[in-house]
Amino acid sequence: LLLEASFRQAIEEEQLVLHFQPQIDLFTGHVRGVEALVRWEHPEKGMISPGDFIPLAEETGLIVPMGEWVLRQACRHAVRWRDLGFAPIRMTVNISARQFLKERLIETVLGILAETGLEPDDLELEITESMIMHDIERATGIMNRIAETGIHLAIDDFGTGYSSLAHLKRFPLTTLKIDRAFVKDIGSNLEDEAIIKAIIALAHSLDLQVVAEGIETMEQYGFLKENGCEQGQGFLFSRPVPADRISPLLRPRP
Ligand code: G
Ligand code: G
Ligand code: MN
Ligand code: NA
Repeated sequence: LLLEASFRQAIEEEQLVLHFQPQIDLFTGHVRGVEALVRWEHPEKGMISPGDFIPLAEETGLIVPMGEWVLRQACRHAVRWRDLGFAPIRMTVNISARQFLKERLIETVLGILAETGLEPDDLELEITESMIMHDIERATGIMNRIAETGIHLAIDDFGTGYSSLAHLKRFPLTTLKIDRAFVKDIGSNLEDEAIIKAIIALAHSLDLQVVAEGIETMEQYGFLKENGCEQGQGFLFSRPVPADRISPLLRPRP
């Protein structure tokens, strides 16, 4: 209860901060986008990671105002980088289950795009397989409405849930993100390597982009590139960093 009150205060008093992790084109080395990742700068406890407060935020419903704050900040940063003359990159934002199922999600997102001036094409929302599979009909309806606006959809942690291939084909997705649990075992586990190859082939056959998560070593990078994975993120390239450390990585608009 104490934590709930202080988290509510955190949202109001702007103790939350966004860090950004670059998503790299594995063939050109260019930054294709960034994933926004929230942190809580607690006045006494220091930096608290989302793993420690997102579950609470979900339970209490505070995830909804928090998620709205995250979206607005993320879009503002993307517009700032664009206005500074950098080539456009895609801003990727994690959406929680509760946010996804909320009636007003689309109105909220469209409102934030209008308010900040970000193009729908420059925004990607990350959802998980479990959020979809919980109620496929409803989730498909929501995804279709999001996709119709031109906003992109990515499936986060792909491979850990169990969306059937038949469903996957019907979802209006842009991107599959290979979960880092598979990437971690490149070089030591042939089954995980086979799963990665299968996900890449699946993504390509459905005309989806594929982003590998959690790339930490040159060996993992090499394997992914050799197998045609065109994008990746991970500590090898950059940890999630504050906004002012992203702009030096961006290219000028051609
Ligand atoms: O950045 P880090 O590895 O600590 O993130 C831990 C978890 O918190 C990840 O699963 C990530 O998807 C989630 N997360 C980070 N930022 C956000 C956010 O803004 N909204 C939601 N819903 N989840 C987030
Ligand atoms: O669930 P989601 O994929 O949104 O989680 C993103 C989380 O993964 C972030 O908390 C981020 O800090 C973490 N992360 C990003 N790159 C790496 C990496 O190379 N290794 C590890 N261990 N974690 C990573
Ligand atoms: Mn994510
Ligand atoms: Na993930």
